[in-house]
Amino acid sequence: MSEGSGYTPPKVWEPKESGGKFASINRPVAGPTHDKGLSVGKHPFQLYSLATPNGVKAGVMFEELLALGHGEAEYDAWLVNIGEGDQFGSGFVEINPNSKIPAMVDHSGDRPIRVFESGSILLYLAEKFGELLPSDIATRTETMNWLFWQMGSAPFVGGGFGHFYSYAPEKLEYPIDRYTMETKRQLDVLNRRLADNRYLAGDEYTIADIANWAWYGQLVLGRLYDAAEFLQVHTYEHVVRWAEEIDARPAVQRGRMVNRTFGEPETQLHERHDASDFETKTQDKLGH
Ligand SMILES: N[C@@H](CCC(=O)N[C@@H](CS)C(=O)NCC(=O)O)C(=O)O
Repeated sequence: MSEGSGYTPPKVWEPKESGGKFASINRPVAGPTHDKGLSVGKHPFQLYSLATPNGVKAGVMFEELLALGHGEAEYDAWLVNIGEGDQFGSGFVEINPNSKIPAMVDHSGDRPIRVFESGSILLYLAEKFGELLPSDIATRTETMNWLFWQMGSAPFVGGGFGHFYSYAPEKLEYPIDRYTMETKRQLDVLNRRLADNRYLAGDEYTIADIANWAWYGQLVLGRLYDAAEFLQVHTYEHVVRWAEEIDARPAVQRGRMVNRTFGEPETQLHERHDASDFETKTQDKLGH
């Protein structure tokens, strides 16, 4: 164990500069910091996102629906740069009072409907188009079980493990141990489930797989926090098999490029307004 920090919490907590990767955007209050409306494109769905694990769920879902032949699922994807505080613009806060990506607006009906929380977006689109959410009650419930499991569990990976292992200004043994233990336990939960099941809800690919692939799939594929060796991700062999299968889906390959501002230039499609953008508007094509 490392030495204690010697910190004794005061009677009343006061905000202070904490350092770390996201220190400049963290605040103890909600609400907008500036006036800025949202752009609205020509398609029925307007997505406001960034290709983080929570953000890619939405891009993948739209691309899966389009691949299934639902032309009405056409969407514009606008970039929300969370490092620069775009999530605190007044227009974004109107569609997500929690100031987190992804969020979207469905303009296809009589009045716009806002949808925030990545799990809510997956469920909304699955129900709207009758896809990737089985109708049989047992399989539907199993889909919901794993969808809600992901929404409740992954914050321990992102806000816990990822934060202390990768983003925190100093490496502290206690929180890294605590969240590594929990992250490995969660990977084992999935590994056991996927030992006997092709997908999380059984034989069918569902929104539960999209949600979980975005976090745990990308973690075992070595894409998150540079932590593959530290976590020994290859030992979760069934999670790796499942992650590779999902990763190979053309809709997933496209979806993870949407609103992506990092990685190889040919994988970055900052904004998506047309299916042809994947061929013509990636950063390599735009000469960046
Ligand atoms: N539970 C939310 C979490 C969304 C979330 O944490 N988004 C992060 C990026 S992955 C974000 O927007 N962070 C900006 C901030 O914290 O200010 C969801 O699943 O949609």
